Amino acid sequence: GKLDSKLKCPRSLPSLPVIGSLLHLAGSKQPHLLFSTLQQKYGSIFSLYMGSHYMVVINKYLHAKEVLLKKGKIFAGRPRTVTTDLLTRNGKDIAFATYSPIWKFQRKMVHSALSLFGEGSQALEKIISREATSLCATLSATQNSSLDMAPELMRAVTNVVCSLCFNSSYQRGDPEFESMLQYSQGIVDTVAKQSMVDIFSWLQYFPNKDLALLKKCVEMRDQLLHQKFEKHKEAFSSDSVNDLMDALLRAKLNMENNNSHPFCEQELTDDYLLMTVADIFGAGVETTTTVLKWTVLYLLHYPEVQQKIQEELDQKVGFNRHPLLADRQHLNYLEATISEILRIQPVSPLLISHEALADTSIGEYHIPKGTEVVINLWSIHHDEEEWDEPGKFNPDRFLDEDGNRIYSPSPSYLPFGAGIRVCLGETLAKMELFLFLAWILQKFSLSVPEGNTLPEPEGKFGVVLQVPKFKVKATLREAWKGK
Ligand code: HEM
Ligand code: PLO
Repeated sequence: GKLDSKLKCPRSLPSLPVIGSLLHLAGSKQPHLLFSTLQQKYGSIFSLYMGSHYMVVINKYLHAKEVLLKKGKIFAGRPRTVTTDLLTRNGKDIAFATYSPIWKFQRKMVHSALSLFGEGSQALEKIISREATSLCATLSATQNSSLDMAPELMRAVTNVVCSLCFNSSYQRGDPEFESMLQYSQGIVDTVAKQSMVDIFSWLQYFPNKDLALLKKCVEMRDQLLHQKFEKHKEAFSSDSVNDLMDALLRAKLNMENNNSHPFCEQELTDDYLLMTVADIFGAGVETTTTVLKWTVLYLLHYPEVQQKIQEELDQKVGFNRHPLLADRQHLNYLEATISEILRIQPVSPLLISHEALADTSIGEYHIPKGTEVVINLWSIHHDEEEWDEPGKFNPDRFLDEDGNRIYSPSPSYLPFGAGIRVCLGETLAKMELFLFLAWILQKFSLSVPEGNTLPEPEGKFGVVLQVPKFKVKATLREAWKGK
């Protein structure tokens, strides 16, 4: 438009034909850290070419809020990539699907199913507490030995989403669960990493180890999902809707019975239902497990934080009952610790890329339609103008002088994103994080096993920011001995 002519373009990294700015991006530095460093030279908003694909990187919360909230609808697109297309049958899921009427409907279905089965009711608290009981039993049984907690945390979290999605759960050592651990890791390792196949899509036609692994893992996942799907279809009755899968089947049937075509000729096929559950399942498992692993790692690095959480638990919950969701409002220090973990190690350091659906602007900069917009949440959460010593782990920054919780000391805090693409699982995730951690720390003290060295808390970039492996010794606390 006319106005646009006054706008400038974001400063661009030097770029060559075909490869674009890749030479400036090559090296061992992880993308979120590299983009954060590049700000010093190119400013907080800059552009680059991934091959021939134009991309803008945002490192400040004011620009991020303009993209996510003020112009949320214009930036609600998602770029297509080879790896996410493979994962989602060409964008038939929610997270990697671009803006469309079907996407809107999928979000709405999931949103109402989540409030139906969980968030509003006590059912979810019961499910989480059941899994917390089982997790604590495992910790008891392996007490004082050197334990990799990752698969245990993962099983607890998996069973919560499994109950929500399929009304089922896994025992320890279940082969189906073991295979799920395996394929999910394979997917996290290979999908949506701005990898070379995603930049040069023609590379998919050449032998490629990562792509082969992704294909194999997606096949394993699809087989498992398909089985669950067929069982639900067989047993389906619209009078008894017990889980997300049932809710999706009912929504589809209703639509067919009403003979309505709300999506302009686009049909809500089984693929859409399957990919929707796959998304919720994948997001539900990988994100929450990652945050729990980060929390345990930080508690080992900062035993004084662990001790403070336990003192609060002892005072507010005591030893004669289990922690409840209702305790959330009294356990300020635990809540502040969770908030600080989500700040210092954001699960999704670059969110999921957005795409401009029309010519538009960010601040004083012109953004043409089709631009990929990367929001560097890492920079936003480590912005020195917004946070006091951002590199320091300090739960106290989320508390006032009287120890009361403040939502955020800075507006530069967006762990779940914002706007129409905001995370669908925020409430669920926060319930799980709170309850699992409260249950574990009420009963156990966590420490580094003798002879082990603890890795530094440095994440590995991927579709989630991955936690280094480490071992834990869980010791039953004094008050619980003999109980
Ligand atoms: C999207 C964070 C847990 C489901 C997102 C986004 C972030 C995020 C940053 C991207 C927003 C954007 O692209 O602008 C987190 C964190 C979690 C968490 C920090 C845990 C602490 C969950 C859970 C579920 C879930 C448990 C499942 C119930 C989703 C879905 C999307 C999403 C479906 C895609 C939304 C869309 O593109 O429209 N999440 N998430 N998340 N999250 Fe979460
Ligand atoms: C995790 C591995 C699963 O096997 C598939 C999957 C589905 C949805 C993805 C999730 C993975 C990673 C975390 C994502 C989620 C959708 C929203 C969430 C990207 C790849 C976040 C944090 O944005």
